[in-house]
Amino acid sequence: MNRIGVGLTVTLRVRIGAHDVHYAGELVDGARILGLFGDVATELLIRLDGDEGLFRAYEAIEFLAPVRAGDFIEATGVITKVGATSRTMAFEARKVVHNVRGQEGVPPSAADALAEPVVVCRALGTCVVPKELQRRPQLVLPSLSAAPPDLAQLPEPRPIITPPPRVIITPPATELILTAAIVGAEITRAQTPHLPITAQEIADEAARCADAGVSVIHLHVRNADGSPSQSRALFGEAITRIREKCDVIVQTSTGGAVGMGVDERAEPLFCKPEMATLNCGTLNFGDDVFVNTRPLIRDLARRIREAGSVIELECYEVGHVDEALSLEAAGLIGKPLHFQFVLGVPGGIGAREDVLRFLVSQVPAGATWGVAAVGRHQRPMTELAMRLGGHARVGLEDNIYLEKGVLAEGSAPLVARAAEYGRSIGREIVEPGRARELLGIAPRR
Ligand code: KMH
Ligand code: ZN
Repeated sequence: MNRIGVGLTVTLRVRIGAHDVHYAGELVDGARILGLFGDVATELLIRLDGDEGLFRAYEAIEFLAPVRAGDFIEATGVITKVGATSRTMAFEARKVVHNVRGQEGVPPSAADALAEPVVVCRALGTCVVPKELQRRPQLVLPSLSAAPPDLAQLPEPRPIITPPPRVIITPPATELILTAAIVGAEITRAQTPHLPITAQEIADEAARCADAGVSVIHLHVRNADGSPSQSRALFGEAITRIREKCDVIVQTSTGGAVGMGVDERAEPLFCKPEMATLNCGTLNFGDDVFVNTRPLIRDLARRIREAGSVIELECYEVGHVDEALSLEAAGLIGKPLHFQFVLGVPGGIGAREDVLRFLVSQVPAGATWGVAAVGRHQRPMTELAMRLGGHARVGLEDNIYLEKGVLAEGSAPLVARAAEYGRSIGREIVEPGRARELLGIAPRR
């Protein structure tokens, strides 16, 4: 259940001074960053409860990059759960400016504004405001930063001013749908021995993922030699085996593999899946081109609807979101819309926080959204999505590693880790029955 205050976000930005230095090399200790999180938490509590409250516990603190004197640090906190007296929060600190040091001929006062903020620390925390100190109703949302000046009006040389990121203060949905993409079309057995290929292997992996918390299986199938297939017979067999083992929403791919034609890609729709993907635009896909012309998208949208399947909109670029919205405006796809933001495909949109915040800002009311991110981006971007109120997809299709250099033994361990993270920030992982309600899929009889 959403409580008032969930999603409330506060950001502060400070310069780290020489007096903060604690270690050699002008290094600042981690406690300084936790102090910033403490201040962020305090402002959140004041805005929610009219009281400074108490910081009770930190968990999952990760120090990810060094902080030195002269750096500017932006610390953000978002309330993820509101109990009777407890307030759970997720924090992130980013370096936005750093001092340029040690370079010959560069003055000691030189500093660079970073084009890409560097995340230096993440943490989760719980604060408490005793009942008798809560002064509600008090919720005063932080105002967005002032609009940037009209650059054209400023004299030369004009400063480079990037608009502040849009602060998302919409309360995130607390219910969380986890999807596992367990097969894909590109990963090979040579890359990981844990890739399921036969219908039985696929069903076993789907069941393990269901036990770990997924309610949706994003499904591709393979020929016996491991090559990708869209054969309706192979899909039918895999779906039957999955159904024998567990109750999950099976979402079949209509993307298939790069180079497949529309008829081949549409084959799984003959199985009348509960859900099917619709890829919303063409993009460079690694060294290949994943072709989704507008006529092809419309053709597949029609076929998916005729199969009675609910559409998931796969967006790998900003323009794909506009394409999806235009399909809806033209009455070619039904509501509610479900966006899957696929981030970090080489040739597609980058796996970055500013990118995701922008994409989320384009999602119309009533729609759901989730994140699938490729390779090493899978964990941080799906965790960010969960913090921002979105859903998450993990699995071998997108990423085969649990940690750097450590293969995941199937998709289930990736699901288990995502589920644990989701729960730790107060998200409730839904069962397939509830996921059907949220996605507008008819209940299974
Ligand atoms: N294999 C990719 C080229 C989907 O399943 O709809 C496309 C893909 C998307 O996997
Ligand atoms: Zn896929």
